[in-house]
Amino acid sequence: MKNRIKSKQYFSQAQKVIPGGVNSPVRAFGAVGGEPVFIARGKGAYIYDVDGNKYIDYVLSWGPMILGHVDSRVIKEVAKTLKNGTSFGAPTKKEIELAELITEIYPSIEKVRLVSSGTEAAMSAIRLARGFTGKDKIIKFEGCYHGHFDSLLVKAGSGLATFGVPSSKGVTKGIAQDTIALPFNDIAKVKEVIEKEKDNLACVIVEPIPANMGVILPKGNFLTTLREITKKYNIVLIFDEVISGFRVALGGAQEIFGIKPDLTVLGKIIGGGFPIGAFGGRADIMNYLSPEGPVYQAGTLSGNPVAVSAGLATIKALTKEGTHEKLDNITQALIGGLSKIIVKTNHKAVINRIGSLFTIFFSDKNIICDYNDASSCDLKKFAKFFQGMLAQGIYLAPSQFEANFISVKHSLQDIVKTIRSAERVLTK
Ligand code: HOZ
Repeated sequence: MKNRIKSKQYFSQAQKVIPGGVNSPVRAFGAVGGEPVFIARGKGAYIYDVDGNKYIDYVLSWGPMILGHVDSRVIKEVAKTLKNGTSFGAPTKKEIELAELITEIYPSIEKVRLVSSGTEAAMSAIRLARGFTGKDKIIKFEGCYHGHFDSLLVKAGSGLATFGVPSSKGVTKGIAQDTIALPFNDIAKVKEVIEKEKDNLACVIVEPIPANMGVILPKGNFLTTLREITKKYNIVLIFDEVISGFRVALGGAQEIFGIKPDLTVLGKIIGGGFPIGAFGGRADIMNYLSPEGPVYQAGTLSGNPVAVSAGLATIKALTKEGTHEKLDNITQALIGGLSKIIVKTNHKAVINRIGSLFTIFFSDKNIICDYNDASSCDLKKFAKFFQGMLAQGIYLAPSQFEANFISVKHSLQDIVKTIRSAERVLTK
């Protein structure tokens, strides 16, 4: 590895004109120290920084680049689209194609609307649930992150957990008091609160596989009971599958656990590396949206043709037989190797993984299953591990309160290099 002098220079230059030097907080490396790496380009499983260093990329733009960087199928489709114009603010045929593909793959989604980001999709889904039910309160889970919409910035994960301020300033008391945050995986608590608040609750929003407090796995009956109880009281159940959608399986967490939420929030992979989001679900709820219904939602770049083309190309590539199995196998090889190295080097850690999503928690605990567990981990050790790995050319998520991702381009050689690097770092 060469030094990262240019990254350092760019970071101080950026701090003069961009708050914190970054356009999204986690990128600032606040939790792991040092300066962020400025990226010049990517190819396949690798990214290259402005100083000419090469890294195996386990962030993959936080999920969208499941085919790796500069995938030829995506680039070809995007190039074709670019020639015909980049935005019209009017309908295009490809939007129907993407909507049809999503509704085919997600049986719970009868109708879907495209927006420009996951935040926008979650925000709109909440408004829709409130409009549909005529109720105000929502339940979310501690450490789950659904973008930076006011109602959802209460006890949130991702950058908020990373910087230790899970509830953002600037959210009014009125908004915050309509949000009830409960511990993930604690179904008894959920039942108790729903029984008490059922007449005021518009919706429950959940990442069925939380990936913004690190990856957390739902306990046996947590999601099914959540489905049963919300159905019983006509409370809209919203699955935020921005990260898990098309990743843990083509049909997301809802396919794996066999649950039909009322609404689903999507993003990331469905834009193939371009800004996009989507929310969809039961037709009777979606028909409440303007211009059919009374709930307003709109956007100039919604259904943008470039993003839609990239998303279509990505999803079509993912539908190829065996893609998720391959992702699963390669991730299993990595996690198996890392687990052995952790034991061999006498460290204590838990690795949570599902499909090609994983997080390493340095902890004495045997299981990490909610935000409290995640917060109690050895974050200093995580930071040292992260920096050690970076110096070896392994680019992991720069916060324990995030997920790591694997693409179809990660090879066995990349996995072996990563495991060897981990052995050197953990031995030291
Ligand atoms: N909140 C995103 C990850 N969960 C990070 C977004 C970014 O920094 O790009």
